Amino acid sequence: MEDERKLEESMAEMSVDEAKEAKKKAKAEAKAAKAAKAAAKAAAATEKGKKKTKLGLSVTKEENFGDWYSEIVTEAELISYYDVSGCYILRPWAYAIWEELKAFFDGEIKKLGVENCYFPMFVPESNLIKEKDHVEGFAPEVAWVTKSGDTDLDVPIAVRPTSETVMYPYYADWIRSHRDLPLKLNQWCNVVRWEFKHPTPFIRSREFLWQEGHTAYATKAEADEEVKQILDLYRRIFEDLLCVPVIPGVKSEKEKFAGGLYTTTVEAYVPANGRAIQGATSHCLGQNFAKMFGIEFETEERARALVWQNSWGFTTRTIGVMVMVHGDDKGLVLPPKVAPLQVVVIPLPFKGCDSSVLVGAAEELTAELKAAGLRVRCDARENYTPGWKYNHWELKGVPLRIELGPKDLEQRSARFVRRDNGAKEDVSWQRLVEQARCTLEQVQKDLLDRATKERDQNVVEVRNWEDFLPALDAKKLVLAPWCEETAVEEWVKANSAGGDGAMGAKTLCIPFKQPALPEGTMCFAAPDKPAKRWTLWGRSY
Ligand code: 86X
Repeated sequence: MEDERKLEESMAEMSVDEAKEAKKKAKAEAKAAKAAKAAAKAAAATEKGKKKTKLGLSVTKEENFGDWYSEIVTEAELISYYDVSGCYILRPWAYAIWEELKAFFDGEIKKLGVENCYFPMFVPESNLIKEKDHVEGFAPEVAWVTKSGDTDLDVPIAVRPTSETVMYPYYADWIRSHRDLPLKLNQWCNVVRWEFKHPTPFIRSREFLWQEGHTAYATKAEADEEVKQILDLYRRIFEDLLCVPVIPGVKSEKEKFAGGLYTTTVEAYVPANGRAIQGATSHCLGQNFAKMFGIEFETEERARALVWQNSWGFTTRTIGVMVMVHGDDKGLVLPPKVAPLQVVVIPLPFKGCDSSVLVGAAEELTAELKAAGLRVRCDARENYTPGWKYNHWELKGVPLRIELGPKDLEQRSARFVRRDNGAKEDVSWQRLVEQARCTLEQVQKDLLDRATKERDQNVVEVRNWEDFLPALDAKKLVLAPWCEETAVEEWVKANSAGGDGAMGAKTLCIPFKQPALPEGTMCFAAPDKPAKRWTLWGRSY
Protein backbone atom coordinates (compact mmCIF):
# COMPACT_ATOMS: atom_id res chain seq x y z
CA MET A 1 0.00 0.00 0.00
CA GLU A 2 2.74 2.38 1.10
CA ASP A 3 4.79 1.56 -2.01
CA GLU A 4 1.84 2.10 -4.27
CA ARG A 5 1.19 5.53 -2.77
CA LYS A 6 4.86 6.51 -3.20
CA LEU A 7 4.70 5.46 -6.81
CA GLU A 8 1.60 7.55 -7.41
CA GLU A 9 3.29 10.55 -5.78
CA SER A 10 6.45 10.33 -7.83
CA MET A 11 4.41 9.78 -10.96
CA ALA A 12 2.86 13.19 -10.52
CA GLU A 13 6.28 14.67 -11.37
CA MET A 14 6.75 12.57 -14.50
CA SER A 15 5.66 12.98 -18.06
CA VAL A 16 2.77 10.78 -19.17
CA ASP A 17 5.15 8.44 -20.99
CA GLU A 18 7.50 8.19 -18.04
CA ALA A 19 4.61 7.50 -15.71
CA LYS A 20 3.31 4.82 -18.01
CA GLU A 21 6.75 3.24 -18.17
CA ALA A 22 7.15 3.36 -14.39
CA LYS A 23 3.74 1.83 -13.83
CA LYS A 24 4.47 -0.91 -16.33
CA LYS A 25 7.79 -1.57 -14.65
CA ALA A 26 6.32 -1.69 -11.15
CA LYS A 27 3.65 -4.07 -12.33
CA ALA A 28 6.21 -6.29 -14.00
CA GLU A 29 8.42 -6.23 -10.89
CA ALA A 30 5.47 -7.32 -8.77
CA LYS A 31 4.77 -10.08 -11.26
CA ALA A 32 8.40 -11.24 -11.22
CA ALA A 33 8.39 -11.26 -7.41
CA LYS A 34 5.18 -13.27 -7.45
CA ALA A 35 6.74 -15.75 -9.86
CA ALA A 36 9.76 -16.15 -7.59
CA LYS A 37 7.45 -16.80 -4.64
CA ALA A 38 5.54 -19.39 -6.66
CA ALA A 39 8.80 -21.10 -7.57
CA ALA A 40 9.83 -21.21 -3.91
CA LYS A 41 6.41 -22.62 -3.04
CA ALA A 42 6.75 -25.25 -5.74
CA ALA A 43 10.14 -26.19 -4.31
CA ALA A 44 8.60 -26.53 -0.84
CA ALA A 45 5.77 -28.64 -2.25
CA THR A 46 8.39 -30.84 -3.88
CA GLU A 47 9.98 -31.49 -0.52
CA LYS A 48 6.60 -32.64 0.81
CA GLY A 49 5.67 -34.67 -2.27
CA LYS A 50 9.01 -36.40 -2.28
CA LYS A 51 8.69 -37.42 1.31
CA LYS A 52 5.35 -38.98 0.51
CA THR A 53 6.32 -40.74 -2.71
CA LYS A 54 10.04 -41.18 -2.09
CA LEU A 55 10.47 -40.37 -5.78
CA GLY A 56 12.57 -37.49 -7.07
CA LEU A 57 9.91 -35.32 -8.64
CA SER A 58 6.45 -34.46 -7.35
CA VAL A 59 4.82 -33.72 -10.74
CA THR A 60 5.13 -35.39 -14.10
CA LYS A 61 6.32 -33.64 -17.23
CA GLU A 62 2.89 -34.09 -18.74
CA GLU A 63 0.83 -33.03 -15.71
CA ASN A 64 2.45 -29.65 -15.27
CA PHE A 65 5.40 -28.89 -17.46
CA GLY A 66 6.23 -25.57 -15.76
CA ASP A 67 6.40 -27.07 -12.27
CA TRP A 68 8.22 -30.11 -13.58
CA TYR A 69 10.89 -27.87 -15.08
CA SER A 70 11.30 -25.73 -11.93
CA GLU A 71 11.68 -28.88 -9.90
CA ILE A 72 14.03 -30.75 -12.16
CA VAL A 73 16.56 -27.93 -12.47
CA THR A 74 16.78 -27.57 -8.70
CA GLU A 75 16.43 -31.22 -7.67
CA ALA A 76 19.07 -32.34 -10.17
CA GLU A 77 21.32 -29.67 -8.65
CA LEU A 78 21.75 -27.69 -11.86
CA ILE A 79 20.71 -24.39 -10.29
CA SER A 80 19.68 -22.77 -7.03
CA TYR A 81 17.26 -19.91 -6.85
CA TYR A 82 18.86 -16.65 -5.78
CA ASP A 83 17.53 -13.64 -3.87
CA VAL A 84 17.45 -11.42 -6.96
CA SER A 85 14.45 -12.32 -9.11
CA GLY A 86 15.51 -13.68 -12.50
CA CYS A 87 19.04 -14.54 -11.35
CA TYR A 88 20.15 -18.11 -10.70
CA ILE A 89 23.20 -19.86 -9.31
CA LEU A 90 24.78 -22.24 -11.80
CA ARG A 91 25.90 -25.18 -9.68
CA PRO A 92 28.79 -27.44 -10.71
CA TRP A 93 26.48 -29.91 -12.50
CA ALA A 94 25.28 -27.15 -14.83
CA TYR A 95 28.58 -25.37 -15.12
CA ALA A 96 30.33 -28.59 -16.21
CA ILE A 97 27.84 -28.88 -19.09
CA TRP A 98 28.55 -25.26 -20.03
CA GLU A 99 32.27 -26.05 -20.01
CA GLU A 100 31.74 -28.90 -22.48
CA LEU A 101 29.83 -26.63 -24.88
CA LYS A 102 32.44 -23.95 -24.44
CA ALA A 103 35.35 -26.32 -25.12
CA PHE A 104 33.78 -27.49 -28.37
CA PHE A 105 32.86 -24.05 -29.70
CA ASP A 106 36.08 -22.41 -28.53
CA GLY A 107 38.15 -25.04 -30.34
CA GLU A 108 36.13 -24.66 -33.54
CA ILE A 109 36.27 -20.86 -33.72
CA LYS A 110 40.02 -20.94 -33.09
CA LYS A 111 40.29 -23.16 -36.18
CA LEU A 112 38.53 -20.34 -38.04
CA GLY A 113 41.13 -17.85 -36.80
CA VAL A 114 38.99 -16.18 -34.15
CA GLU A 115 40.87 -14.83 -31.13
CA ASN A 116 39.51 -14.52 -27.59
CA CYS A 117 39.65 -11.27 -25.64
CA TYR A 118 37.87 -9.51 -22.80
CA PHE A 119 36.24 -6.08 -22.79
CA PRO A 120 34.95 -4.27 -19.68
CA MET A 121 31.38 -4.94 -18.58
CA PHE A 122 30.63 -1.21 -18.08
CA VAL A 123 29.33 0.97 -20.89
CA PRO A 124 29.70 4.77 -20.69
CA GLU A 125 26.36 6.50 -21.21
CA SER A 126 27.75 8.43 -24.20
CA ASN A 127 28.69 5.22 -26.07
CA LEU A 128 25.35 3.58 -25.52
CA ILE A 129 23.50 6.55 -26.96
CA LYS A 130 25.72 6.83 -30.06
CA GLU A 131 23.86 3.94 -31.38
CA LYS A 132 20.32 5.18 -31.01
CA ASP A 133 18.28 3.04 -33.40
CA HIS A 134 19.68 -0.17 -32.07
CA VAL A 135 19.37 0.71 -28.38
CA GLU A 136 15.98 2.45 -28.43
CA GLY A 137 13.75 -0.62 -28.25
CA PHE A 138 15.97 -2.24 -25.65
CA ALA A 139 16.38 0.80 -23.36
CA PRO A 140 14.02 -0.42 -20.58
CA GLU A 141 16.20 -3.54 -20.18
CA VAL A 142 19.46 -1.72 -19.54
CA ALA A 143 20.71 -1.85 -15.93
CA TRP A 144 22.63 1.18 -14.66
CA VAL A 145 25.21 1.82 -11.95
CA THR A 146 24.41 5.24 -10.51
CA LYS A 147 26.17 5.29 -7.14
CA SER A 148 29.36 4.31 -5.36
CA GLY A 149 28.59 3.97 -1.70
CA ASP A 150 26.04 6.73 -1.21
CA THR A 151 27.67 9.20 -3.60
CA ASP A 152 26.02 9.64 -6.99
CA LEU A 153 28.38 8.97 -9.92
CA ASP A 154 29.06 11.98 -12.16
CA VAL A 155 27.87 9.96 -15.12
CA PRO A 156 25.81 6.81 -14.78
CA ILE A 157 27.40 3.67 -16.25
CA ALA A 158 25.41 0.91 -17.96
CA VAL A 159 26.06 -2.79 -17.48
CA ARG A 160 26.53 -4.45 -20.89
CA PRO A 161 23.41 -6.08 -22.35
CA THR A 162 25.63 -6.99 -25.37
CA SER A 163 28.96 -5.43 -26.33
CA GLU A 164 28.62 -3.74 -29.73
CA THR A 165 28.84 -0.28 -28.19
CA VAL A 166 31.74 -1.32 -25.97
CA MET A 167 33.85 -2.90 -28.69
CA TYR A 168 33.21 -1.00 -31.91
CA PRO A 169 34.79 2.33 -30.92
CA TYR A 170 38.02 0.34 -30.57
CA TYR A 171 37.49 -1.42 -33.88
CA ALA A 172 37.40 2.06 -35.44
CA ASP A 173 40.72 2.78 -33.75
CA TRP A 174 42.45 -0.49 -34.54
CA ILE A 175 41.40 -0.88 -38.16
CA ARG A 176 43.28 1.41 -40.52
CA SER A 177 44.26 -0.59 -43.58
CA HIS A 178 43.01 -3.64 -45.48
CA ARG A 179 46.03 -5.33 -43.86
CA ASP A 180 44.23 -5.06 -40.48
CA LEU A 181 41.39 -7.18 -41.82
CA PRO A 182 39.77 -9.50 -41.12
CA LEU A 183 39.48 -8.75 -37.40
CA LYS A 184 37.87 -11.69 -35.62
CA LEU A 185 37.32 -11.41 -31.88
CA ASN A 186 35.24 -13.36 -29.41
CA GLN A 187 34.61 -13.03 -25.71
CA TRP A 188 33.15 -15.42 -23.14
CA CYS A 189 31.36 -13.33 -20.55
CA ASN A 190 28.19 -12.50 -18.67
CA VAL A 191 25.58 -9.97 -19.81
CA VAL A 192 22.66 -8.35 -18.01
CA ARG A 193 19.23 -7.63 -19.48
CA TRP A 194 16.66 -6.48 -16.95
CA GLU A 195 13.73 -8.33 -18.51
CA PHE A 196 10.21 -8.03 -17.15
CA LYS A 197 8.76 -11.12 -18.75
CA HIS A 198 8.40 -14.16 -16.54
CA PRO A 199 11.93 -15.45 -15.80
CA THR A 200 12.79 -19.13 -16.28
CA PRO A 201 16.12 -20.73 -15.27
CA PHE A 202 18.48 -20.94 -18.29
CA ILE A 203 15.70 -19.94 -20.70
CA ARG A 204 15.18 -16.34 -19.67
CA SER A 205 17.32 -14.90 -16.88
CA ARG A 206 18.42 -11.36 -16.14
CA GLU A 207 22.08 -12.27 -16.10
CA PHE A 208 23.40 -15.02 -18.32
CA LEU A 209 26.63 -16.43 -19.72
CA TRP A 210 27.37 -16.42 -23.42
CA GLN A 211 29.99 -15.97 -26.05
CA GLU A 212 29.76 -12.99 -28.35
CA GLY A 213 31.76 -12.99 -31.56
CA HIS A 214 32.35 -9.71 -33.41
CA THR A 215 34.16 -9.77 -36.73
CA ALA A 216 35.02 -7.26 -39.46
CA TYR A 217 35.83 -7.99 -43.11
CA ALA A 218 36.77 -6.08 -46.23
CA THR A 219 34.05 -7.72 -48.32
CA LYS A 220 30.44 -8.79 -47.90
CA ALA A 221 31.20 -12.18 -49.47
CA GLU A 222 33.63 -13.06 -46.67
CA ALA A 223 31.17 -11.89 -44.02
CA ASP A 224 28.35 -13.95 -45.60
CA GLU A 225 30.54 -17.04 -45.58
CA GLU A 226 31.34 -16.68 -41.89
CA VAL A 227 27.68 -16.18 -40.90
CA LYS A 228 26.96 -19.62 -42.35
CA GLN A 229 30.01 -21.30 -40.82
CA ILE A 230 29.13 -20.03 -37.35
CA LEU A 231 25.48 -21.00 -37.71
CA ASP A 232 26.59 -24.50 -38.59
CA LEU A 233 28.68 -24.65 -35.41
CA TYR A 234 25.55 -23.68 -33.49
CA ARG A 235 23.65 -26.44 -35.27
CA ARG A 236 26.35 -28.87 -34.19
CA ILE A 237 26.18 -27.69 -30.55
CA PHE A 238 22.48 -28.56 -30.55
CA GLU A 239 22.48 -31.70 -32.67
CA ASP A 240 25.88 -33.32 -32.08
CA LEU A 241 26.37 -32.36 -28.43
CA LEU A 242 22.90 -31.74 -26.92
CA CYS A 243 20.97 -34.16 -29.21
CA VAL A 244 18.41 -31.46 -29.93
CA PRO A 245 17.37 -31.15 -33.60
CA VAL A 246 17.21 -27.59 -34.91
CA ILE A 247 15.94 -25.84 -38.01
CA PRO A 248 18.45 -23.37 -39.47
CA GLY A 249 17.10 -20.40 -41.37
CA VAL A 250 16.92 -16.65 -41.75
CA LYS A 251 14.74 -14.37 -39.59
CA SER A 252 12.01 -12.22 -41.10
CA GLU A 253 12.56 -8.45 -41.29
CA LYS A 254 10.37 -8.03 -38.20
CA GLU A 255 12.20 -10.62 -36.13
CA LYS A 256 15.79 -9.91 -37.21
CA PHE A 257 18.25 -7.94 -35.08
CA ALA A 258 17.19 -4.39 -35.99
CA GLY A 259 20.71 -3.01 -36.04
CA GLY A 260 21.89 -5.51 -38.65
CA LEU A 261 21.42 -6.52 -42.29
CA TYR A 262 20.09 -10.03 -41.77
CA THR A 263 19.88 -12.57 -38.93
CA THR A 264 20.31 -16.32 -39.19
CA THR A 265 19.09 -18.62 -36.44
CA VAL A 266 18.72 -22.20 -35.30
CA GLU A 267 15.23 -22.92 -33.95
CA ALA A 268 14.39 -25.78 -31.58
CA TYR A 269 11.08 -27.34 -30.58
CA VAL A 270 9.85 -28.22 -27.08
CA PRO A 271 7.36 -31.09 -27.53
CA ALA A 272 5.96 -30.90 -24.00
CA ASN A 273 4.26 -27.55 -24.61
CA GLY A 274 4.56 -27.21 -28.37
CA ARG A 275 6.62 -24.05 -28.14
CA ALA A 276 9.53 -23.09 -30.34
CA ILE A 277 12.69 -21.59 -28.94
CA GLN A 278 15.50 -19.66 -30.59
CA GLY A 279 18.71 -21.56 -30.03
CA ALA A 280 21.42 -19.14 -31.17
CA THR A 281 21.88 -16.38 -33.74
CA SER A 282 24.50 -15.40 -36.29
CA HIS A 283 24.01 -11.91 -37.72
CA CYS A 284 25.42 -10.15 -40.72
CA LEU A 285 25.48 -6.53 -39.59
CA GLY A 286 26.29 -5.20 -43.03
CA GLN A 287 27.89 -1.73 -42.83
CA ASN A 288 25.37 -0.17 -40.41
CA PHE A 289 27.64 -0.25 -37.36
CA ALA A 290 30.67 0.69 -39.46
CA LYS A 291 28.84 3.87 -40.42
CA MET A 292 27.79 4.65 -36.83
CA PHE A 293 31.21 4.03 -35.33
CA GLY A 294 33.33 5.13 -38.27
CA ILE A 295 35.02 1.77 -38.86
CA GLU A 296 36.81 2.47 -42.15
CA PHE A 297 39.90 1.11 -43.89
CA GLU A 298 42.12 1.96 -46.81
CA THR A 299 41.70 -0.53 -49.65
CA GLU A 300 44.55 -1.89 -51.77
CA GLU A 301 43.59 0.78 -54.29
CA ARG A 302 44.05 3.49 -51.64
CA ALA A 303 40.30 4.22 -51.37
CA ARG A 304 38.37 4.60 -48.07
CA ALA A 305 35.79 1.89 -47.42
CA LEU A 306 33.50 0.77 -44.61
CA VAL A 307 34.05 -2.70 -43.12
CA TRP A 308 31.46 -5.49 -43.30
CA GLN A 309 30.65 -6.86 -39.84
CA ASN A 310 29.11 -9.92 -38.23
CA SER A 311 28.14 -10.74 -34.68
CA TRP A 312 27.07 -14.05 -33.24
CA GLY A 313 26.20 -15.56 -29.88
CA PHE A 314 24.94 -18.55 -27.96
CA THR A 315 24.05 -18.62 -24.29
CA THR A 316 23.41 -20.86 -21.27
CA ARG A 317 19.85 -21.09 -22.63
CA THR A 318 21.12 -24.11 -24.62
CA ILE A 319 21.22 -26.09 -21.36
CA GLY A 320 17.57 -25.30 -20.60
CA VAL A 321 16.47 -26.44 -24.04
CA MET A 322 18.32 -29.74 -23.58
CA VAL A 323 16.66 -30.26 -20.17
CA MET A 324 13.19 -29.55 -21.61
CA VAL A 325 13.63 -31.85 -24.60
CA HIS A 326 15.20 -34.91 -22.92
CA GLY A 327 14.21 -34.79 -19.26
CA ASP A 328 11.58 -37.30 -18.06
CA ASP A 329 9.62 -38.12 -14.92
CA LYS A 330 12.69 -39.56 -13.24
CA GLY A 331 14.79 -36.49 -13.89
CA LEU A 332 17.43 -35.27 -16.32
CA VAL A 333 18.54 -37.35 -19.28
CA LEU A 334 21.98 -36.10 -20.27
CA PRO A 335 23.60 -36.73 -23.65
CA PRO A 336 26.93 -38.50 -23.00
CA LYS A 337 28.99 -35.87 -24.80
CA VAL A 338 27.98 -33.13 -22.34
CA ALA A 339 27.31 -35.20 -19.20
CA PRO A 340 29.62 -34.19 -16.32
CA LEU A 341 29.59 -37.87 -15.39
CA GLN A 342 29.06 -40.39 -18.18
CA VAL A 343 29.12 -43.53 -16.07
CA VAL A 344 28.36 -44.29 -12.45
CA VAL A 345 29.54 -47.61 -11.04
CA ILE A 346 27.50 -48.93 -8.11
CA PRO A 347 28.61 -51.93 -6.06
CA LEU A 348 25.70 -53.95 -4.63
CA PRO A 349 26.88 -55.47 -1.33
CA PHE A 350 24.88 -58.47 -0.23
CA LYS A 351 24.43 -60.02 3.20
CA GLY A 352 27.00 -62.71 3.84
CA CYS A 353 29.22 -61.51 1.04
CA ASP A 354 32.55 -59.77 1.57
CA SER A 355 31.74 -56.21 0.52
CA SER A 356 35.38 -55.10 0.51
CA VAL A 357 36.13 -57.43 -2.41
CA LEU A 358 33.05 -56.16 -4.26
CA VAL A 359 33.92 -52.50 -3.69
CA GLY A 360 37.53 -53.19 -4.64
CA ALA A 361 36.43 -54.71 -7.94
CA ALA A 362 34.03 -51.80 -8.61
CA GLU A 363 36.84 -49.36 -8.00
CA GLU A 364 39.11 -51.26 -10.37
CA LEU A 365 36.53 -51.18 -13.14
CA THR A 366 36.06 -47.47 -12.49
CA ALA A 367 39.80 -46.86 -12.78
CA GLU A 368 39.90 -48.77 -16.05
CA LEU A 369 37.08 -46.69 -17.55
CA LYS A 370 38.71 -43.49 -16.31
CA ALA A 371 42.02 -44.46 -17.87
CA ALA A 372 40.16 -44.91 -21.16
CA GLY A 373 39.14 -41.23 -20.95
CA LEU A 374 35.55 -41.62 -19.76
CA ARG A 375 34.04 -39.46 -17.02
CA VAL A 376 33.27 -42.04 -14.31
CA ARG A 377 32.55 -42.20 -10.63
CA CYS A 378 32.25 -45.15 -8.29
CA ASP A 379 29.48 -44.59 -5.73
CA ALA A 380 30.44 -46.90 -2.89
CA ARG A 381 28.94 -44.75 -0.14
CA GLU A 382 27.79 -46.92 2.73
CA ASN A 383 25.20 -44.53 4.13
CA TYR A 384 22.92 -44.86 1.08
CA THR A 385 21.09 -47.90 -0.28
CA PRO A 386 21.53 -49.02 -3.89
CA GLY A 387 17.90 -48.03 -4.57
CA TRP A 388 18.53 -44.52 -3.31
CA LYS A 389 21.61 -44.30 -5.52
CA TYR A 390 19.68 -45.46 -8.59
CA ASN A 391 17.11 -42.70 -8.03
CA HIS A 392 19.76 -40.13 -7.31
CA TRP A 393 21.84 -40.75 -10.45
CA GLU A 394 18.73 -41.09 -12.59
CA LEU A 395 17.59 -37.70 -11.31
CA LYS A 396 21.01 -36.30 -12.24
CA GLY A 397 20.73 -37.86 -15.70
CA VAL A 398 23.94 -39.94 -15.80
CA PRO A 399 23.72 -41.78 -19.15
CA LEU A 400 25.06 -45.19 -18.03
CA ARG A 401 24.85 -47.02 -14.72
CA ILE A 402 27.06 -50.05 -14.13
CA GLU A 403 25.91 -52.33 -11.32
CA LEU A 404 28.22 -54.86 -9.75
CA GLY A 405 26.70 -57.51 -7.50
CA PRO A 406 28.07 -60.80 -6.04
CA LYS A 407 26.77 -62.80 -9.03
CA ASP A 408 28.44 -60.43 -11.48
CA LEU A 409 31.66 -60.75 -9.49
CA GLU A 410 31.50 -64.54 -9.82
CA GLN A 411 30.96 -64.34 -13.57
CA ARG A 412 33.47 -61.52 -14.03
CA SER A 413 30.77 -59.40 -15.65
CA ALA A 414 28.80 -56.23 -14.83
CA ARG A 415 25.28 -55.03 -15.53
CA PHE A 416 24.84 -52.00 -17.78
CA VAL A 417 21.64 -49.94 -17.42
CA ARG A 418 20.93 -47.10 -19.85
CA ARG A 419 19.35 -43.93 -18.44
CA ASP A 420 17.54 -43.00 -21.64
CA ASN A 421 15.57 -46.21 -22.21
CA GLY A 422 16.25 -48.43 -19.17
CA ALA A 423 17.79 -51.16 -21.38
CA LYS A 424 19.90 -53.67 -19.42
CA GLU A 425 22.83 -55.70 -20.64
CA ASP A 426 25.41 -57.95 -18.93
CA VAL A 427 28.93 -57.21 -20.08
CA SER A 428 32.08 -59.21 -19.38
CA TRP A 429 34.94 -57.33 -17.77
CA GLN A 430 37.12 -58.01 -20.79
CA ARG A 431 34.86 -55.97 -23.01
CA LEU A 432 34.02 -53.34 -20.39
CA VAL A 433 35.72 -50.28 -21.91
CA GLU A 434 34.80 -51.14 -25.48
CA GLN A 435 31.16 -51.75 -24.52
CA ALA A 436 30.90 -48.63 -22.38
CA ARG A 437 32.17 -46.51 -25.27
CA CYS A 438 29.82 -48.23 -27.69
CA THR A 439 26.80 -47.85 -25.39
CA LEU A 440 27.47 -44.17 -24.81
CA GLU A 441 27.77 -43.57 -28.54
CA GLN A 442 24.49 -45.42 -29.07
CA VAL A 443 22.76 -43.32 -26.39
CA GLN A 444 24.04 -40.14 -28.02
CA LYS A 445 22.68 -41.26 -31.38
CA ASP A 446 19.36 -42.58 -30.05
CA LEU A 447 18.61 -39.37 -28.15
CA LEU A 448 18.96 -37.28 -31.29
CA ASP A 449 17.03 -39.82 -33.37
CA ARG A 450 14.13 -39.90 -30.94
CA ALA A 451 13.98 -36.12 -30.59
CA THR A 452 14.19 -35.70 -34.36
CA LYS A 453 11.32 -38.11 -34.96
CA GLU A 454 9.20 -36.34 -32.39
CA ARG A 455 10.06 -32.91 -33.81
CA ASP A 456 9.35 -34.05 -37.38
CA GLN A 457 5.93 -35.37 -36.35
CA ASN A 458 5.13 -31.94 -35.00
CA VAL A 459 6.06 -29.76 -37.95
CA VAL A 460 3.15 -29.61 -40.37
CA GLU A 461 2.72 -27.95 -43.72
CA VAL A 462 -0.31 -25.67 -43.90
CA ARG A 463 -1.49 -23.87 -47.02
CA ASN A 464 -4.44 -21.84 -45.78
CA TRP A 465 -5.55 -19.86 -42.75
CA GLU A 466 -8.32 -22.35 -41.81
CA ASP A 467 -5.75 -25.02 -40.99
CA PHE A 468 -3.35 -22.72 -39.16
CA LEU A 469 -4.95 -22.26 -35.72
CA PRO A 470 -5.99 -25.90 -35.25
CA ALA A 471 -2.38 -26.94 -35.96
CA LEU A 472 -1.00 -24.39 -33.49
CA ASP A 473 -3.51 -25.46 -30.85
CA ALA A 474 -2.38 -29.07 -31.39
CA LYS A 475 1.12 -27.87 -30.33
CA LYS A 476 2.54 -27.99 -33.84
CA LEU A 477 5.05 -25.80 -35.57
CA VAL A 478 3.64 -24.71 -38.89
CA LEU A 479 5.45 -24.45 -42.20
CA ALA A 480 3.42 -22.20 -44.46
CA PRO A 481 3.90 -20.29 -47.73
CA TRP A 482 4.11 -16.59 -46.86
CA CYS A 483 4.18 -13.32 -48.78
CA GLU A 484 6.88 -11.96 -46.42
CA GLU A 485 4.94 -8.79 -45.62
CA THR A 486 5.36 -7.51 -42.07
CA ALA A 487 1.72 -6.38 -41.89
CA VAL A 488 0.59 -9.95 -42.53
CA GLU A 489 3.02 -11.25 -39.92
CA GLU A 490 1.50 -8.83 -37.40
CA TRP A 491 -2.02 -9.82 -38.44
CA VAL A 492 -1.21 -13.50 -37.90
CA LYS A 493 0.22 -12.79 -34.46
CA ALA A 494 -2.85 -10.78 -33.41
CA ASN A 495 -5.26 -13.37 -34.80
CA SER A 496 -3.60 -16.44 -33.32
CA ALA A 497 -3.67 -15.29 -29.70
CA GLY A 498 -6.12 -17.71 -28.07
CA GLY A 499 -8.96 -16.64 -25.81
CA ASP A 500 -7.49 -18.99 -23.20
CA GLY A 501 -4.42 -16.76 -22.97
CA ALA A 502 -2.45 -18.66 -25.59
CA MET A 503 0.06 -16.30 -27.14
CA GLY A 504 0.11 -15.29 -30.78
CA ALA A 505 2.28 -17.08 -33.34
CA LYS A 506 5.48 -15.53 -34.64
CA THR A 507 7.67 -16.36 -37.57
CA LEU A 508 10.56 -18.45 -36.27
CA CYS A 509 12.60 -18.46 -39.44
CA ILE A 510 12.52 -18.93 -43.16
CA PRO A 511 14.27 -22.33 -43.28
CA PHE A 512 17.24 -22.71 -45.62
CA LYS A 513 15.85 -26.12 -46.55
CA GLN A 514 12.72 -25.27 -48.56
CA PRO A 515 10.01 -27.64 -49.82
CA ALA A 516 9.00 -27.08 -53.44
CA LEU A 517 6.88 -23.94 -53.92
CA PRO A 518 4.81 -24.36 -57.09
CA GLU A 519 4.40 -21.29 -59.31
CA GLY A 520 1.26 -19.40 -58.30
CA THR A 521 1.19 -20.51 -54.63
CA MET A 522 -0.52 -17.81 -52.56
CA CYS A 523 0.23 -16.61 -49.01
CA PHE A 524 -1.53 -18.79 -46.41
CA ALA A 525 -2.75 -15.73 -44.50
CA ALA A 526 -3.31 -13.26 -47.35
CA PRO A 527 -4.73 -15.29 -50.25
CA ASP A 528 -4.52 -12.32 -52.63
CA LYS A 529 -0.74 -12.09 -52.27
CA PRO A 530 1.76 -14.44 -53.90
CA ALA A 531 3.86 -16.49 -51.48
CA LYS A 532 7.61 -15.95 -51.59
CA ARG A 533 8.96 -18.79 -49.42
CA TRP A 534 7.88 -21.44 -46.93
CA THR A 535 8.15 -19.93 -43.45
CA LEU A 536 8.18 -21.61 -40.05
CA TRP A 537 5.65 -20.29 -37.52
CA GLY A 538 4.96 -21.15 -33.90
CA ARG A 539 4.17 -20.03 -30.40
CA SER A 540 7.59 -19.37 -28.99
CA TYR A 541 9.67 -18.47 -25.93
C1 86X B 1 20.77 -7.92 -29.83
C2 86X B 1 22.76 -8.75 -30.99
C3 86X B 1 24.01 -9.63 -31.01
C4 86X B 1 26.26 -9.98 -30.12
C5 86X B 1 23.73 -11.06 -30.84
O1 86X B 1 22.61 -11.50 -30.96
C6 86X B 1 24.88 -11.98 -30.64
C7 86X B 1 26.03 -11.42 -29.90
N1 86X B 1 25.06 -9.18 -30.12
C8 86X B 1 22.10 -8.59 -29.66
N2 86X B 1 20.38 -7.25 -28.59
C9 86X B 1 20.77 -6.00 -28.37
O2 86X B 1 21.46 -5.40 -29.17
C10 86X B 1 20.39 -5.40 -27.12
C11 86X B 1 20.80 -4.11 -26.83
C12 86X B 1 20.42 -3.55 -25.64
CL1 86X B 1 20.89 -1.97 -25.26
C13 86X B 1 19.66 -4.28 -24.72
F1 86X B 1 19.34 -3.72 -23.56
C14 86X B 1 19.26 -5.58 -25.00
C15 86X B 1 19.64 -6.14 -26.21
N3 86X B 1 19.26 -7.40 -26.52
C16 86X B 1 19.62 -7.91 -27.69
